[in-house]
Amino acid sequence: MRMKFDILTLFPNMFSSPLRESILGRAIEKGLVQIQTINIRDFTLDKHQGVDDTPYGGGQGMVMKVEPIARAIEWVKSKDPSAWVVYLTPQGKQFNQNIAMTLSSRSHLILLCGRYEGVDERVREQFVDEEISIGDYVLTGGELAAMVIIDALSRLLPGVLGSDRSAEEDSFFNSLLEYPQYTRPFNFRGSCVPEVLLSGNHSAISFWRRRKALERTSMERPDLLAKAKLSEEDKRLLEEILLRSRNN
Ligand code: 6GU
Repeated sequence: MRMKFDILTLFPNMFSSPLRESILGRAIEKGLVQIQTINIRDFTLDKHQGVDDTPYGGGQGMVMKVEPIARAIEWVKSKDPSAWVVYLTPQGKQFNQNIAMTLSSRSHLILLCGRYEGVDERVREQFVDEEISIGDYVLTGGELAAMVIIDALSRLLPGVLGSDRSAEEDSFFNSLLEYPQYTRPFNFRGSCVPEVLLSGNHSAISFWRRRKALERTSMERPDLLAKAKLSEEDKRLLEEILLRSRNN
């Protein structure tokens, strides 16, 4: 199950290094993920290779022109009509783990990176299948958002993470934050690793980790608890955690 990404951008160099390190780099080497950057400027026909222009009706900034984007998308689709076009824009629906899972079942994405004041509306009307934002803050363009999406989707593909590590074990899959982790040394400047982790008592360790995950989630992301799958034991632990935090 190979996944292919075609990135339409005015700044292809932004993608050269970040996607080629570590886990993603290995996924590309193994042929599990294929990433191609396409410079929208290469699809201009005019001598000055204009990719943007002033907005009709006046106003701030520049708007990305429809023709070069149309030709770039049509070029990719002429080879694979099933390619799904995602436009990265702050106006899109907010990216999350569920969207990541849905998108990762597609075999070919075209990621269109907006710059300036965005793309001509006719790009959206005629070429875009889905619009995604990565959060409520403003970036200078969709490039970093495209990288976030490629990273989040790639690690869901079979064979990308080590065989001992399934993406389904991840915290967001079951809607709780992760428990704290420790490695050597045992004592760092007087701060010691919790004794239970050295006990060899696996059920005590599991219990401690579950309690810490619940504690962290209720402190930092109480909104997540509403959709988490909680056992009766979890609910009892949470009550204890809430009582303790009220008394502090
Ligand atoms: Cl996809 N683009 C831009 N320019 N800013 C963003 C974003 C995308 N997602 C969050 N902020």
